[in-house]
Amino acid sequence: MTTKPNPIDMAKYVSARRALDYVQDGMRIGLGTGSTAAWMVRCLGEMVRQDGLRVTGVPTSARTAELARQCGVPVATLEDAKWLDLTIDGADEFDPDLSLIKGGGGALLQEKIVATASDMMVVITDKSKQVDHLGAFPLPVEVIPFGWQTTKALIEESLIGMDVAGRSVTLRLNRDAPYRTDEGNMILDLHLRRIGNPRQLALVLNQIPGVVENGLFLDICDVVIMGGADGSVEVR
Ligand code: ABF
Repeated sequence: MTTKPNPIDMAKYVSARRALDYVQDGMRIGLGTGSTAAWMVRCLGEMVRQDGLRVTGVPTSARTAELARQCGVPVATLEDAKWLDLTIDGADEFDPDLSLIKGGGGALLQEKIVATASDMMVVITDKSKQVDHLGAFPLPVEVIPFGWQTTKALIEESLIGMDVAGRSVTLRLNRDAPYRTDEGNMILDLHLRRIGNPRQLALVLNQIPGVVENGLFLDICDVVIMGGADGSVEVR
């Protein structure tokens, strides 16, 4: 039985449950990463165990893969699944165009690959993630370890011409050592405060040698579900 959420997690729980209304028997589903997505995986596991729902989950991180296994959700690789019917994932920010900043959990690369390989992407959040303009949340950029300081300097240089309100770039650390993604890459966090032109910024960043991917999800998200601590749900 899915343990009922405490009030803090209620918003995450109700948005996760509402997202599962999009799930149909036989679907191949991208399983997101983060605390809200974790509620979705737990509830999906309950549907598999108790209702006999038949789905195949493609996790977006090692930790989601482990949680899916614990919850009894059958998992497969994206190679095996080939294409997905639906991806359900969290986000750090979303704007009126449903453009997202993701990657606060360090899984942006697999998340973007999986979400892009899906017929539909449903994002599960709460009102605290809603913004008029992206950028208050530091934009994660995944870089390979080789020459990362040079890559960081090139990113800082590229920001000079950009429509952004801040230009500080920091290396994400994990207990004083550089944070490493599932692929062994590093994350640079761009403290931009406000991103005036996300599309231009995404193109410029991904041209820089050493940059693997950035946390701007543009034209990928189809639906945003906002859960409330009072149990309310709003769908955008
Ligand atoms: C993940 O969900 C990340 O991209 C994003 O940072 C995170 C949001 O986590 P939470 O649901 O815990 O707020 O997909």
